[in-house]
Amino acid sequence: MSHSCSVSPSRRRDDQPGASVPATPETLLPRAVPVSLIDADGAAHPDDVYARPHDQALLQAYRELVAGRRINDQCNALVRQGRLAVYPSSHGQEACQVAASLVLDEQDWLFPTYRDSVAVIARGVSPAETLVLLRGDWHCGYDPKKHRVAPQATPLATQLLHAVGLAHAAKLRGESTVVMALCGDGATSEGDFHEALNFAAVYRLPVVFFIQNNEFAISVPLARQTAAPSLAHKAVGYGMPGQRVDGNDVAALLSVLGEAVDRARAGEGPSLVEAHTYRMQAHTNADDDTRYRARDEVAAWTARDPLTRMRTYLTDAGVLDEALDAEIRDAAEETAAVLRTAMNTEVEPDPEDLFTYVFAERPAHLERQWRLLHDELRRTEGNDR
Ligand SMILES: Cc1ncc(C[n+]2csc(CCOP(=O)(O)OP(=O)(O)O)c2C)c(N)n1
Ligand SMILES: [Mg+2]
Repeated sequence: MSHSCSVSPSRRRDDQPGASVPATPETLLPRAVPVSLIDADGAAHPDDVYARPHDQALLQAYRELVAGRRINDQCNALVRQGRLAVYPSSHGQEACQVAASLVLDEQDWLFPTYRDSVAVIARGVSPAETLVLLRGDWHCGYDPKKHRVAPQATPLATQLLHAVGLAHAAKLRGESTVVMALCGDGATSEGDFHEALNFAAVYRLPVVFFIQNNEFAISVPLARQTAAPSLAHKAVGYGMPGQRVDGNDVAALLSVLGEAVDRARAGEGPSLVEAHTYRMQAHTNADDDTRYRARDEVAAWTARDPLTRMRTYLTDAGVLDEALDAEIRDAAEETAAVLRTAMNTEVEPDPEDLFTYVFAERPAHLERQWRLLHDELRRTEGNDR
C-alpha cells in the first residue's frame, strides 16, 4: 500500500475563521450534528467550514478503504484457521482507519490501539509485520521508529500518555512533528484519557486525539460510558477544540482531521475529534455480540457503509469506472494473498527473546527468571544453550 504523504486533502476553507480565533467556550464546542461532506447515498454536500478533498485524494482514500476491508475479512478468516490468535476487526470503521494515517506527514507519529491494524497498514507498515502482535509471536512486529508508528496498545488509553510524551519531546526539540493519538469510546472513561488531554492542552502540544466512537466497549453501550452530550464536548473542559464527524465519511474525516493536524503543526495546540461510527462485528472472535445488541441495529448501519458511499460518489464524479474498480479490488486481493502466505509460514520465536529489549541492564529478578527458563528449555528440549 502506498505511503500516506501523497494525499494532501484540502482542509478548512481559507475564507473562514480558523483556529486563530481566541478560545472561548463557544469556539471550542463541537457541532450539534457531526460534520458530513458525502452522505450515505454518495451525494456530496458543501460545508461552510470544511472543504471536500479533491477527487484524486478521495480516489486514493478509496483504494485504501478497499484494501482495509479486504484485510479485515482476511484476518477474520485467519483467526478461524488458527493462524491469528485474535483479531479485533475494524470492519465498518475503515474510513476512520484510513483517514487517521492519510492526514499525517512522514515526520508525524501514529499511536494506535489493538483495533487499528488497518490504520497501521495505511501508514505503510506491511500487513504481515503489523499482525505479528495479534498472531502472538512478539509484542510488535515492525520498527516503530522507522515507520513512526507506536506499538499497538492493548491496555486502554495508556497510548495517549505515550503520545503526549512524544509530542512534548518533539516540541522541546523544535521539531514540526504532529502526533495522532487513537482511542475508542470506552477508553475515554480511563484516568489516562483525562491526564493526557489535560497535559496536552496546558502545554499546547501538537496532538490530535481521535476517538472512534463505535457505540460499544465490548458489551457496554455508549449510554453507560458517558452522560456528556457527546465525547467531543469533553474537549471544552480541557481548553481545546472538539469536533464531531461522520465516521463513515472518509471525505469529512480527511478534512476535519487534516484541519486538526494543521492546527497542531502551526503551534496552536491539541484538538479532540470524535468520529461517529459503528463496530459492525463482534468485539473480537472471543465475543458473541448477539447477546447484547439487536440484529436490526447492526443491519441499519450497513446502509451507512464507508466503502459503498465512496464508490457511488467517485463513480458519479466520473473518477471511477468498473475497470478501475476491478483493478483496485485485484490489488486488494493480492495484498490478502501475500498476507495469507506470510501467516501460513511457521515462525519459531526464541522464548528467551522475552527477556530481550526490556531493560538495557537486566535486573536481578529477571536474571533469576531468565536462568529458570534457560534451564527448563535445556531440560525439556534438549537444547544445548
Ligand atoms: C486498562 C484496561 N482495562 C480493561 C481492558 C479490557 N478491555 C479490552 S477492550 C475493552 C473495550 C474498549 O472499548 P473502546 O475503547 O470503545 O474500544 P473498541 O474496542 O470499541 O475499539 C476493554 C474494557 C483493557 N484492555 N485495558
Ligand atoms: Mg468502542
